[in-house]
Amino acid sequence: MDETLLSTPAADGFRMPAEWARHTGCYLIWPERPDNWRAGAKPAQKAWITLIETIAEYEPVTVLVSARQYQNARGSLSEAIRLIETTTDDSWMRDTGPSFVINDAGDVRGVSWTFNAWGGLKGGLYFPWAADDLVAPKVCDIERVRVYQPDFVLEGGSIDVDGEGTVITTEECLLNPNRNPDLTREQVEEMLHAHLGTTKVIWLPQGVYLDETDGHTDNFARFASPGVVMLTWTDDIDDPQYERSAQALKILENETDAQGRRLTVVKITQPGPLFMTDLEAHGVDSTPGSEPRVAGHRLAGSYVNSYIGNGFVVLPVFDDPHDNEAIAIYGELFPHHTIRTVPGREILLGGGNVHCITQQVPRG
Ligand code: KQY
Repeated sequence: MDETLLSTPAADGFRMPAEWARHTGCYLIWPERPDNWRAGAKPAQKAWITLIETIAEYEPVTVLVSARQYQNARGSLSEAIRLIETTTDDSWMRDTGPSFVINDAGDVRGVSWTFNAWGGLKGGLYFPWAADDLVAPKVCDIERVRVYQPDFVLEGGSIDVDGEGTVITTEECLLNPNRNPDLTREQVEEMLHAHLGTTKVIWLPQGVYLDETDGHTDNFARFASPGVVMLTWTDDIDDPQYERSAQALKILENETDAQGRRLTVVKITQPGPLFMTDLEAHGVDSTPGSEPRVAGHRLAGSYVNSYIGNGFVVLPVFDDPHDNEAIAIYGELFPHHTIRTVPGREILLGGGNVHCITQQVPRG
């Protein structure tokens, strides 16, 4: 495809559409690294298959897969799923893939942010990450779209847009010294606006307790429609999550979006709290440089970490007493979508969930 664009999406008339805008497809990456996915990634692969086949009922799905796993993935997935052999470090398509932007003429382009494995050598989750840093430009090449490559560290899960000028993010992540230490809050805002076509940033202090991404907003607070935000919640004031969610609620309820609308906040009570079991922790290989997995470690479970596709929404469930309430809330928030669920625990054990492992390609 053409050389990297030296301007910015906003300067060229592009903006990131909301996730509920029409898609031409969805990308995922096949999981395999045994120092993040237990039991040689077999349980994770099963969870991926369920999610991939669910999404494929509604929109075309492409799965990036290593040469080593190609035949296994091909044999496990239905024919409709497109597989493309690609080298990656892990399987977090939301964070390593491009953020797609569109213009009024119907063109699509990609933003390939700089990726440093959620913090580089200062708290990042694995080393090296060079293959992951190349996922976004490769996907833009596959999609035959032009690409912006800002010198700015950002993961797609750390932002959420309403497609009408507003972006939500957290200070815990985007102002973390392990992302862009030389930039001020104002300069970070400028980078977001220039590359997302937004005009207003809503800053939340923190995300979900012990979220190893440093508080990605896609696990915590996301738009369900313009003016409506889903927020991970707990009523338990003794839970460390309470203060985080209460602070965010206060900010969101007193904010307006880029269009001047007051926000409606919909609380979605978190599952659990959920903890890693002995069996789960011991199934993960230990490798220097990657995050150790410890039995008893609290997991950053959330129902907000869902994927909004063409006519459907798929959210993770955990065989938890709060599952049904979350499903019912999604039904109210998305009355014109079919609400689908997938088992979320195996994805959560690796540090994220449905939204973190998917990336939509918007229709121009
Ligand atoms: O977006 C995410 N939640 C990614 C989490 C990465 C975890 C790596 N072990």
